[in-house]
Amino acid sequence: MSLEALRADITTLFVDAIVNAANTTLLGGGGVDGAIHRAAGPALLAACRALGGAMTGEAKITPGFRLPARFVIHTPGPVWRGGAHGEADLLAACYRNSLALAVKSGCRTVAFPCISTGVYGYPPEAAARVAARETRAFLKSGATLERVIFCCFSDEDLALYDALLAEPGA
Ligand code: AR6
Repeated sequence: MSLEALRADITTLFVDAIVNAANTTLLGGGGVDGAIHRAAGPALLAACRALGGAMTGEAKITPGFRLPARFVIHTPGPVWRGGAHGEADLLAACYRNSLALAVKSGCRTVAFPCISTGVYGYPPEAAARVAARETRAFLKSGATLERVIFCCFSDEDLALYDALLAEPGA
């Protein structure tokens, strides 16, 4: 089992599932969501329409269509409102529920973007800590995943994850 960080455009990864930092409508948007919809093609939006939205922290799955990834797991992250509005718990739920859905769908390799740290304003280091902690806890519980990737879009984010993953407990 490997937990790793790399810098890449998540739409290029050959993994079983990529996670989409969506919004609660699940009908697309900017940032990584827009990139995923563009790369997957219009069939993704049609599949998302059938999902009926999702609550913050929930996760829902579709095929990846034209993407190299077999599936897209859509999860709306929390909007950062100062940190005292349950943001960390909601972000943790995004990671936990996405991983559980990946396992349930037979995935062995999963890649995450830095959920909520773009338009939604979550401070990147605090978000990375939640992501690493929650993912480690999930993997320790005996899940059958082979590889989880934190797919960073910037060198700054990659440095954050590299430092966190080098900490004891990895
Ligand atoms: N591959 C990997 N990471 C990316 C890519 C990419 N192609 N493009 C951007 N990122 P954001 P959020 C990084 O804003 O904060 C959308 O409109 C980006 O640098 O995409 O959760 C949704 O529909 C950042 O580190 O997501 C929602 O309305 C990270 O992805 C809202 O934005 C997340 O940034 C969600 O906001």
